[in-house]
Amino acid sequence: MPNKSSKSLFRKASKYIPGGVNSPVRAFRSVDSTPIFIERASGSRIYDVEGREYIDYVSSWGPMILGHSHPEVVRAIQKAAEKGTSYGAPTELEVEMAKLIVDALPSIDMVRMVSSGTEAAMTAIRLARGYTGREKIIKFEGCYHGHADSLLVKAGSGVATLGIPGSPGVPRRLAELTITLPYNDIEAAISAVYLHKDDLACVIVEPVAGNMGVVLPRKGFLETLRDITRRHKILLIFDEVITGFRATYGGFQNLAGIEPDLTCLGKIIGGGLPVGAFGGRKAVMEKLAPSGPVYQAGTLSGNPLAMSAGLATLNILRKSTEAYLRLDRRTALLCEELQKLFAQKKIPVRINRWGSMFTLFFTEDDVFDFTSAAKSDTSLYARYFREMLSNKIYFAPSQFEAAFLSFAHGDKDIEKTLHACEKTIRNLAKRS
Ligand code: HOZ
Repeated sequence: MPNKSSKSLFRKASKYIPGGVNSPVRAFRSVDSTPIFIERASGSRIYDVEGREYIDYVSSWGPMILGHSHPEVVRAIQKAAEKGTSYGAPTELEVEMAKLIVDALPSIDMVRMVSSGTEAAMTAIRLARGYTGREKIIKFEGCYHGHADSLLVKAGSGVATLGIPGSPGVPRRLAELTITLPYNDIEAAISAVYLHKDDLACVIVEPVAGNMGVVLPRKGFLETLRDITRRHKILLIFDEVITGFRATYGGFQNLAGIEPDLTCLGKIIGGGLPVGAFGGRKAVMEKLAPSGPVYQAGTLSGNPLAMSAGLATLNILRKSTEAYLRLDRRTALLCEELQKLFAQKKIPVRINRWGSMFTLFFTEDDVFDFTSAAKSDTSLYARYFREMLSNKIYFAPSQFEAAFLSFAHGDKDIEKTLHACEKTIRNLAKRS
């Protein structure tokens, strides 16, 4: 008998940590359950403290594209740790990392490393405000750019999962500077930019939304954003924290041929360690302290362990053109087969996919913005999630998140997932 259980750990955690977790979606509340506590992970698999093995589609919410505990990444972290874990002074590793990012993303001339995606987006906004001398920003409903005050307005991810419209603690006067528009609504974007053009510092967008579930940009949406922002000297910020290095070596922008003024990165570039980054054109980036007046700093920015894990990851990805293609095909196959299984039982689902990330929405309608995503049957998702988990498949405990495959997910994982889904659907059908 294992001497630890997720339930007992969660009870203990709830005594010392608000809600028992360090990030809200992990609490499993929207799927009427309590979290499984993880002991370790390897490849495509994750193991709970009671010794159960799951096929992992959360992938730490995106970073683990090589799979868990990739030997080269682990070795790089170990080697770095032996030399010290933090210096608070520059290292060659940071320069290497900056060069890799600049070489991979054509819109980036210079990059600053930070410790999280939240920090990256928060500072990119400050930089846009400092550069333009304007204060308003546009974001899109259901897009999540971390939890900085200006960005926690009609955000996706945890706030969408918990049905929270905004957050107490965000000053109303600050929130008023954030204009939110429906994702994919070109007309709304044109009108809002025109109306606020003299006060707008930037438009920030997830080029493929991953935090209201996966929602793809419609043809012309991002291109129009690029045109109108350029015309009015407003900065366009792509939040590629999730999409960066997810479907190709580079970002969504490499595939689409659209160059934003600033790009936020995170997740994959840290190889599973806490990392964020933002970068862009030299003229904008040079406004950052110490070369310019816009302030940003961080004790653990460019941390040697995080840089080593990130460099090991990017150096593998750089040579992975074939592996990216295989990953895309494998994810496409999984999505097609899942769709067929649901169709056989006449359960309406929509699967949105971009590369190796996808979301299965329980709705019969096209999902193209937050309103259409929110029409999904979240209680059916909760039942689906619990059944899949009991069949050892670990999907995100929320309808409004993405599933991620890694290079480590093989044919066996796909087969097992489909088999578990068949069983799950039988049970869902029985009980409905
Ligand atoms: N907001 C993250 C997903 N989009 C959740 C992060 C976490 O709980 O680890």
